[in-house]
Amino acid sequence: MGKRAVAVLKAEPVQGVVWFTQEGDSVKVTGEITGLTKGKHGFHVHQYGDNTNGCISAGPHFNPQNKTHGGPADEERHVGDLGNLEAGDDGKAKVDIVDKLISLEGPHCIIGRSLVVHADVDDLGKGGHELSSTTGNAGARVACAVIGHAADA
Ligand SMILES: [Cu+2]
Ligand SMILES: [Zn+2]
Repeated sequence: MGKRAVAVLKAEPVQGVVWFTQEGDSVKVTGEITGLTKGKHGFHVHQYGDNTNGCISAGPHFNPQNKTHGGPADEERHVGDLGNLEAGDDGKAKVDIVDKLISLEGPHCIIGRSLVVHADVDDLGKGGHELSSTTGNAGARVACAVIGHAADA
């Protein structure tokens, strides 16, 4: 198995464990998050692994290429733009993403940065709001966690 990293979300009421596994040039992102409101929630890697002022000090989206906010399938996107999670009636969202831009090594390495889950849907840059081009207008940060090196399986 490739290198692994993990983020443990322990907010109230939003909790979960998210694993990141390097598979060649891609990273597989898996896990489950509970305690969400039904619907879509922006899901991003933010620049700093800094929790001194809660999720606010995680800073903006991880953007080493100086691009505009977008969706995970877009050419124009932040490296940290992982799109949306979708929670069901039970408040649970399954995470099952393969992304080609984030990495567990090199200039796009996300280890030591923060994973953030938002209150609202990420419009993937297309919502026409003044915040669409920077944050997808995804609203408050309902949970965040530093992405760390996982122990060997
Ligand atoms: Cu975010
Ligand atoms: Zn972004």
